[in-house]
Amino acid sequence: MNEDRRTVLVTGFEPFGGDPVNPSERLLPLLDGWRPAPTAVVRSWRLPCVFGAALQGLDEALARWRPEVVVALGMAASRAAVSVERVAINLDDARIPDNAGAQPVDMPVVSNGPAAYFSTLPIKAAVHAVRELGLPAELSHTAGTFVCNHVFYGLMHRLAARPGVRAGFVHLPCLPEQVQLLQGRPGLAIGDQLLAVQAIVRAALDVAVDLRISGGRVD
Ligand code: PCA
Repeated sequence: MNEDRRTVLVTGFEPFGGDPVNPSERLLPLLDGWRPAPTAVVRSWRLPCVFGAALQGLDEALARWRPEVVVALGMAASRAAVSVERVAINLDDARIPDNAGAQPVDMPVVSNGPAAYFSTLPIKAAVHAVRELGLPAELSHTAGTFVCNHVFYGLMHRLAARPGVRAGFVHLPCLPEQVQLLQGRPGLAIGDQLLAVQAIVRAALDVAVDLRISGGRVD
């Protein structure tokens, strides 16, 4: 087995919705080539914020890198914390057009696919690891119904046939400079976002059995 065999694929999205910046894209060059462990390496991949094309991009990355772990990243402007997503649903219902102008409503991501898939990352250990750094993190039970959920669902659907691969999705808050989107929230600096994602990648590689602490909420 070659030394780089444990490849971690991290994906991020191009900017969307008229905003010039997407922190998930900014992190990609910072993560590419990083070794979270002596026998593991991160490869990063940029996805278009376009229904369908994003999954074609994902297919290309999966075929090229044959990863053991996949952490897909996106930005959620309304979130003040790094949000580790628990569930992807089989639904495209776009509030705004994607970057190719498409705005699907009430469409499945995969016709006749199951209603949902759960993340196979150690999601609670991941949240815990980010909080241990003193950074804001939360477990989230919705990845929305736009291109992020589309990629998350498509990813889990593809990997359902490959049980050895751990995968999931993380929504990042805005950067402090994205003032127009923050509406009073503080934002999270790129260096802190990088530390958070690195902690999540390490947890994905190291934690065999997730923490058994409640992630339940009533809101
Ligand atoms: N966030 C969007 C799509 C791309 C991104 O970074 C979403 O939450 O669906």
